[in-house]
Amino acid sequence: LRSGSLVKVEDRHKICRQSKVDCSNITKPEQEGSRSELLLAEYGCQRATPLKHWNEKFTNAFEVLEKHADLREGDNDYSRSLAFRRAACVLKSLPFCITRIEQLQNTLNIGDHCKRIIQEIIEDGESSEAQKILNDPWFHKMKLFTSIFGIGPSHSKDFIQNGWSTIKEAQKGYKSEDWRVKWGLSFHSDLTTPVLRSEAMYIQHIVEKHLNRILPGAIMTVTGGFRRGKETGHDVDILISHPVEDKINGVLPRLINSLECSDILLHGRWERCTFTPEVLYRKSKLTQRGQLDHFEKWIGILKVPRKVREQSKTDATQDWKSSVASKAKTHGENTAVNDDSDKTEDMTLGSRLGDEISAKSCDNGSTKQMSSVSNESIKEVHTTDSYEDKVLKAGITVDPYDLCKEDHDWIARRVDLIISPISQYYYALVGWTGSKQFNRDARTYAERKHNMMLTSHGLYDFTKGRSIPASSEKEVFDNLQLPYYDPCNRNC
Ligand code: DCT
Ligand code: MG
Repeated sequence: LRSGSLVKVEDRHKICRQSKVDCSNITKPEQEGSRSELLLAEYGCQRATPLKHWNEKFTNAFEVLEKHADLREGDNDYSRSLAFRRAACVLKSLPFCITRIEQLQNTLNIGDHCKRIIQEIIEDGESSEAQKILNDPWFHKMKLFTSIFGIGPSHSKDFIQNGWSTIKEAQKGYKSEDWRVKWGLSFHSDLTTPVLRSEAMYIQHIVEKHLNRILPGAIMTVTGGFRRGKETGHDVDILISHPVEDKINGVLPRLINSLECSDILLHGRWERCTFTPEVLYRKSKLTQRGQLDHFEKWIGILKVPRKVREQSKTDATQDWKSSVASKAKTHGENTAVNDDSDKTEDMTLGSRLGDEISAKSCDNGSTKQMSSVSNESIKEVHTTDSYEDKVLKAGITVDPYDLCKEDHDWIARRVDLIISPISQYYYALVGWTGSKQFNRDARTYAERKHNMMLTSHGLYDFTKGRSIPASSEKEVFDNLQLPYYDPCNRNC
């Protein structure tokens, strides 16, 4: 499908080359007309959408409008918020900055309302509609209350009705039995402080160590925003599997127990796998709030030593700058500091601190104890169900309301551990990498263009009446007849 703009295709390739932007999604029109047009594919999954792009002043306004629409009516206003999201998604994939509204002529997914907003930003530098929202105290209160883990727009509206406008008032006035809300309220400050890449790498390293001890050969990947190149996130999403199909079964309770015994785990909920083969071709109602798929998973909160954060700010920048400088020296180049070296350094730092901290707990005997406890549990899980009950109650004895009053040398971090059998792993990897909008578009694209159903569990071809396996992420894209895009280009 085509959308038009007045910048010549040749010029765009030139812009792309200069700016090193992926221009594989720019092609010549099928029929050459009197003017050369940019062809933008219809769905976000067909276009490269980088994290950093040329049209932030527009997409920032659309993000405010989208958030406002989400909060105003909740799910009822979904189509309005989706319209802003889709328009932003198109602008993010353009390899140049919009300077004239005509450049968006015939562009799909950008309706008249969105065009008026763009026009206003071109002329005045800002959108009056977005500004009005940003000046609205209701919007700020809603954003504040929905930032509490476990609290959605409907509860937030109740809080505002009660006359509350601060977290303190909500902490004082709202008592909930929901574990997420209890922790979300008690540890609001921790849980809304963005998770740094170094912290994600620290968590990855710790989980990996425990996992390897329980099941050597298991594989795990940090997915979500971090995999798409984001430097911060609201949580750490970890996908776990094993190259031999059934070997991953029963691992998660043991992993949770092992983490709990080493005093890393604060609280969480273990969800059993609810997958059945019909899930592949029948639209399932994932009624439980927030449930995205049928994988066995643990949604919880881990402790990360504060020094991982602090050192990543001082240490990492120092180490990283000197490492880049020494690399440049070695190669005899004037190397520019780039994002990749930053990531590598953060990764090293996360792992190093992970090792140091494990070594320390060995010194005071707790790691020894941890290994023996976890080994016992490994035996136990094969013999009795009570082990599962134990896992379900993991951390339940800790009262977050009491715990948050103490001083801590750690920060609470939201972590999702997802278990996938290897036969579904690459679909799960695409789904859990996201972005959310990339997934939406890829699923609609699969349905409308190929009569297929895409989920994190697989791809079902209704025409052939069978599901199509994948043994790599590239194969998932091939099966969908999509050009392959790296995770960093899936930031719709
Ligand atoms: N996801 C999805 N649909 C949703 C929510 C999430 O398909 N409604 C997928 C895409 C990303 C992945 O799950 C992880 O979810 P989040 O952690 O919410 O997203 P994120 O991109 O990792 O965001 P953040 O960086 O803030 O953690
Ligand atoms: Mg995430």
